Order: sequence, then C-alpha cells, then structure tokens
Amino acid sequence: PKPALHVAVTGAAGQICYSLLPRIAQGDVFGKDQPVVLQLLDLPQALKAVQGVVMELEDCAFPLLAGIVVTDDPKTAFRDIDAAFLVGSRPRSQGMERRDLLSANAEIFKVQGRALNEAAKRDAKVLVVGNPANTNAYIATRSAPDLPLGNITAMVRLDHNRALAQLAAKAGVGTAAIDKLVIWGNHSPTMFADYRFATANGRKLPELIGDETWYRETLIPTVARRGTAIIEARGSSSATSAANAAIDHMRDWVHGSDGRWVSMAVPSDGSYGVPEGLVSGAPVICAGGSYSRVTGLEIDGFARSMLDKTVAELTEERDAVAALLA
Ligand code: NAX
Repeated sequence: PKPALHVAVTGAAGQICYSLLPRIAQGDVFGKDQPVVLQLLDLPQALKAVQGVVMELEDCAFPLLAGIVVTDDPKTAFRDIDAAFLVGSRPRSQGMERRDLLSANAEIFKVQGRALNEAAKRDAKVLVVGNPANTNAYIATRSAPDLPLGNITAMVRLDHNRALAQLAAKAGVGTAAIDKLVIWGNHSPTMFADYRFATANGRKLPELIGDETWYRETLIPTVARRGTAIIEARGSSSATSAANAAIDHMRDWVHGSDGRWVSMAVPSDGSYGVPEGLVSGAPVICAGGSYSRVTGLEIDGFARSMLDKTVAELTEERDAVAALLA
C-alpha cells in the first residue's frame, strides 16, 4: 500500500467537519487507494466532542483511515502534513462588530499560519473554509512566509457549485455539462458569479439561457443570499454542501480538473485589477498537483463594476487587520 498522507482538519467538532471527515477518510479527496492519517485540531473545550467524532470514525472501519491524532495545539496538528482544511474559526457572537470578528479571526489565523510555517511539509496544500475565509487565508499567507505563497487558498467553490446548480436548472442541462463559470472575489454576498464565458455542452450558456435580466436580477442575488436562505430553512448554516465544496476544491487541486475551469480563491498576482496578495476568487485550471490562472479574459463594464465592489471589500478587510500583522 502507499504511505499514508497526513491531513490536518481544524474545527473538527463542528458541523462542517461532521460531513467532511468521513468523506476524506473514505478516499473522496486523495483517492480510493490512498491511506490517510487525520490530524484533528479544535479548542480545548471542544476536545471531548472531537473524541465522540473519532469514535464514530473508528466505527465506520474505513479501510483507508490509517490513524487519527486529536489535539488543541496547532503545531501538533500541522506536523508534517501534506494538506490542511482550516474549517474552525470564531463565529460572530451577539453584538459583535464586524471589525472585532475580523480581528478575532486574524489572531487565530496568524497563530495557525505560524504553526504551518514551522511544522507543515513545504509543499502542503492549505484550504481555508472558516470565515471570513479570504482574509483568514490572506493572514495565513503573511504568517507563513516559508511556504509557497500559492499553496494557501480559500474556498469559493460552494458559491461556484451553488451557481452551477441554478444555471443548470435554468438551462435544462446537467451540472456536469457546464464549464467556464467563474466566481470572482470574496466569499461573501459581494462575490461575483460570472457566466459570460460559460458553456453548456459546448454552447454559449448566456445564449442558451437568453435572459440577461434573470442572470443579473435573480441568479446573482440568489447565489449571494443562498447561505442566509439555508439558515432560515434549516436553522443552522450549510454544512453538507460546504463539506462537499471543500472536497471538490482539494480533490481537483490534487488530482486535476481535466482541463475544466474551477473557482478557487488564490493569492492575487495583480491580474484583473486585483491588488497583489489579496486572496480572491478566480478561474483556475488544476493539473499535476498545482493550479494555473485562466488569463486574458475580457472584463467588460458590468464585470468591472462587480469585480471592483468585491475587491473593495477584500481591501477593506485587509486594511482592518493590517495592524495585527505589523
Ligand atoms: P461550527 O461552529 O459548527 O464549528 C466550528 C468549530 O471550530 C467548533 O468546533 C469550534 O470549537 C472550532 N474552533 C473555533 N476556533 C478554533 C480555533 N482557533 N482552532 C481550532 N478550532 C476552532 O461551524 P461550521 O458550521 O462547521 O462552520 C465552520 C466555518 O466555516 C465557519 O466559520 C463558517 O462561517 C464557515 N463557512 C464557510 C463557507 C465557505 O464557503 N467558505 C461556507 C460554509 C460555512 O459557513
């Protein structure tokens, strides 16, 4: 058998991880012949609950699950890891200002970035899911200078998959038929779901749908407000779909996207008018264990205004946490 990969998962007692961990242990990310060791991190007061999750994972008797580490110490969790899912973060409590939420999380991701810098394998692939995901990932990139900059990414794949499902239903095709959809910017209601380049079975999707008003006035806000709609209906935030998006993001990064475009929030190289270093949603193609940006896309007036809005929010978030990085 292959040597096991070591995979850190933070926020292990939480609801996303309850869906995520069994799928990693089952081979949905790294392959059906690839053993994994799970290195689970949570806060001290959550470790008892993590032990409960571990008992359940043991009771699944997953053939690929080669070991489990449980800890409240980031360096132990990140020791020699090949990949990390950073799901745990500080939720907004009642009366908490947005700025306080940003700084509380910046503190967490500064500590975790440093621990990654010290303990992770140099080619570890890191996905930040915990919100505010893009800015948390930005902090981690700044706190882990010895890791390749591009290896710390954030998740906009849930927004991508949400848009895919809505567009496929409208066009009357399967989700797998659609390619070249892009989520630009922040994982927040400002994100820009861009269907201008999208195709369905090779046909241009905007022509197939033929309803620009629906796209602008229904699709974009539906995707932006989907998280809230799920909270209203379910009484708690999206978990299974968030775990699924994390699986999709990491699996494509590891195994390739077969030439298809996928959306990942990655440190900007300055293209498309996104300031260098901001972790922003962009179209990429994954191959050979890495990703490359889709370059040279035209940004028209509408796209420019949408992109500028979400990038302005990312810039504000970056500025709000700047003092913590000094
Ligand atoms: P839960 O509140 O169920 O679980 C969070 C877990 O993280 C808890 O067990 C908590 O103890 C732990 N935690 C908190 N601080 C930690 C730290 N410093 N180190 C390690 N663990 C820590 O949240 P859940 O529903 O699982 O969501 C997790 C995060 O994902 C939230 O920040 C949420 O906002 C975010 N999401 C991000 C999405 C995305 O598309 N990027 C979509 C889904 C989700 O909303």
